[in-house]
Amino acid sequence: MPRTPKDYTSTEGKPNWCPGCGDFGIEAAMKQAMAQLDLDPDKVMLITGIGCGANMPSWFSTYGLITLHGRAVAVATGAHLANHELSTFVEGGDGDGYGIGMGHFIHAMRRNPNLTYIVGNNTVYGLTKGQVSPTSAKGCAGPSTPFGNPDPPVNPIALALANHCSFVARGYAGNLPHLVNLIKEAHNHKGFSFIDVLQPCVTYDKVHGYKYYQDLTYDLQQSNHDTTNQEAAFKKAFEPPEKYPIGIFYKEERPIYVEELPQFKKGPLTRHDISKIDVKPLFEEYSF
Ligand SMILES: Cc1ncc(C[n+]2csc(CCOP(=O)(O)OP(=O)(O)O)c2C)c(N)n1
Ligand code: SF4
Repeated sequence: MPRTPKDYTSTEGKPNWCPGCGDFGIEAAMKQAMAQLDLDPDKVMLITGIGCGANMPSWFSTYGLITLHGRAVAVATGAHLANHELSTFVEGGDGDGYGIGMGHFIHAMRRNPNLTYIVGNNTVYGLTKGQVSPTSAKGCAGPSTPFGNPDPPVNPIALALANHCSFVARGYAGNLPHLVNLIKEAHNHKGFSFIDVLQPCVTYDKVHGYKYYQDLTYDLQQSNHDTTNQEAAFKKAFEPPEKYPIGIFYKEERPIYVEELPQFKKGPLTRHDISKIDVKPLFEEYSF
């Protein structure tokens, strides 16, 4: 029987997001993509940070872990090293990934672990009630910036392109079929695949709503964009806020993290025979 989104859905409660939140679109797209990829739920791991979107594992029946704010990518890299035979998805908000977690994000892109990283970019800190985030527009007012945000926004796509990310894409939470395909492509890419997802926060951001993105998004793959041309991808990365290209900006094939490390020649750590390893000498060396 073909798998369905229900196969990945927890029986323990329903999402508590505000009605209309873009996180519903991301959740639905992830589950549809997993079903269409025919992934065994027991072979899927979903790791997140802290935030509205980062509550995602609560609504999934796969393996899941809600870590600390900004630490999802670091924990997922460790999990990937322990067992790179699982399909590992990482998810969280723009505050989580481009603020406190920015360092982990950049170093993961350099290392190229086989992870699919989905960022719900709603341009605010939703969970903590709408403060400006790293992707908030300069000048916008919020609870933490009543006189206007003094900082220009991070450009996540340009950031990824400049830091060796081997799969760089943008999706939109209001365009489900497109986002489902993007997540499938990202999962099938060998290496670190990153999708920045335009995600309306209907409660705290009254500018970037569904109508706004509906009018301004267009499909990169319908516009003769060459996904092997990094220079062209950079140009596209700077189109917002006039236009928001969605789709794959850039992808390249290169060895993944475990292929660069000789320790993994024998397969994932979980398959290594540790029965004959004697740790006593180690303890003796360090017990002084
Ligand atoms: C170390 C640490 N600092 C701050 C917080 C408070 N905090 C929780 S979620 C969050 C921001 C959430 O924004 P974002 O990551 O964009 O996700 P969203 O809620 O918008 O989905 C903050 C600052 C925390 N939990 N831990
Ligand atoms: S505060 Fe915003 S991001 Fe959080 S659940 Fe509500 S609409 Fe979604």
